[in-house]
Amino acid sequence: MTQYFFPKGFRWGASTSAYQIEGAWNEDGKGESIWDRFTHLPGNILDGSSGDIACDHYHRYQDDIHLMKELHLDVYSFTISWTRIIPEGRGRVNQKGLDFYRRLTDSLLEAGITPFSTLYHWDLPQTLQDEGGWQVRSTVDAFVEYADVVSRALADRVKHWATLNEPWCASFLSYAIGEQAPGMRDMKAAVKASHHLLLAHGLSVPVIRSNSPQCEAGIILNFSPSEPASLSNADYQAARKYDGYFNRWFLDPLFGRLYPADKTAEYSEAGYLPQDLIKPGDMEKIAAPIDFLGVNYYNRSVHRAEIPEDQNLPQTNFVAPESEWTDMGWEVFPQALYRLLCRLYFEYQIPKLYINENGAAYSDSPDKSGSVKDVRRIQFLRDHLIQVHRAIQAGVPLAGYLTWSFMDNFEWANGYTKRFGLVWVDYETQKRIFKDSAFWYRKVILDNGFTTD
Ligand code: PNW
Repeated sequence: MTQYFFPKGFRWGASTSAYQIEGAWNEDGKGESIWDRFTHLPGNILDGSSGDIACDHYHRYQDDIHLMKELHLDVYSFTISWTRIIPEGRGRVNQKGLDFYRRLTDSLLEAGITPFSTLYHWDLPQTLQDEGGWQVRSTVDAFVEYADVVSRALADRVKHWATLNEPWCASFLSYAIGEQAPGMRDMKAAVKASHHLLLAHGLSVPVIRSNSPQCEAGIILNFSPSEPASLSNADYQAARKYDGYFNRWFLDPLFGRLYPADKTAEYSEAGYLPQDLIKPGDMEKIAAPIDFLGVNYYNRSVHRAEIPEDQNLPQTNFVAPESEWTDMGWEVFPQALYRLLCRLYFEYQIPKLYINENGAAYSDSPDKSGSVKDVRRIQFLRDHLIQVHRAIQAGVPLAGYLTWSFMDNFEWANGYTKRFGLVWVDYETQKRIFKDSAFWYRKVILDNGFTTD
């Protein structure tokens, strides 16, 4: 029997995002976001669905908080919909939008659950997209204005602020790979978007701090630990190339370095990095000191040197054949989480880390007795928590673990076909059912750890 107990005060939670759960896409004065537009156009979403209703959380948040309380969640990480607050992206503030997040956070606090808020989880106001979205610098100013309005309105309730969730997704996945809104396929646009996202982060950190002096402020990044398929130098270089694109491109500037030189050389040569993109002073602004880094980890990527000739995006993932996979086609590989956490701490001296997302899509549904026996999710969570525990033992200042997701929800381009939740959702009736993993996780939270045999 092995025991895995966590430090006293370790935070346990679950995460969601606004567009994926709220629904009510055009209610109470909400403006149109790029995800409203993207899902309403045919062909973008696997099952033709949208987040118009999603989990109807906008109307059912009190019931959902009740479920969170039953789960003994200590922390709940949610994201704020920009177009509820500032429907046209800048200017006029919609009081009803702010009121929703006031009610939500009041109810969380009443339930004894600490709210972690993220300002941006990809749902840019469509009006700003019409002006160029994250490709243009004026979007940065609009974001800072939005961050100011929200952090001021919720400062008394929210003490943990993340500016952005996964700027890699909001730039490369959205502007170059085209899988997410606005669905563009243009590396130059993606590089511009990434710089403006980082700048929006850096400029809003001091604004959040001045509105909410006792808070902790940070950012959430997703990582794909990149490993070579063999010990050959060529494969090592391929893995390093991907690491630069996915991980270092964001980490280096956030923690006081320049953009990685190998990538700026590559992007300049390819014409992806406009000469006037990075203005004097930008790098200092991006490196505004932060209190924490949120880490989202799902899988590693494995690389080899030969890249198909028609492919100009650096996506070469070749995964060990003996692997297990989730419904996303993502490899289950917990060990990389340990290595990632150690790397983040030792290479970047990050003062405090949280895991903001980690989880798996499995399609288990209620059986005849009405229970959802998602044994693979329990294994997945347990095996990743063992690696988290190892990292803490090694000295990584990890303050909490939040799983993705509190409940099944709209999985972006996959629509409702992928289920990541601890709570199963019936999208016809909006009925919620605790999966077995929810009961397992509740016990982990209550015991502050678990044992294995
Ligand atoms: C994260 N990738 O997205 C998001 O933060 C969640 O909104 C999402 O539901 C969850 O992971 C599961 O997908 C990602 O392509 C999407 O590497 C794509 C990637 C990574 C994270």
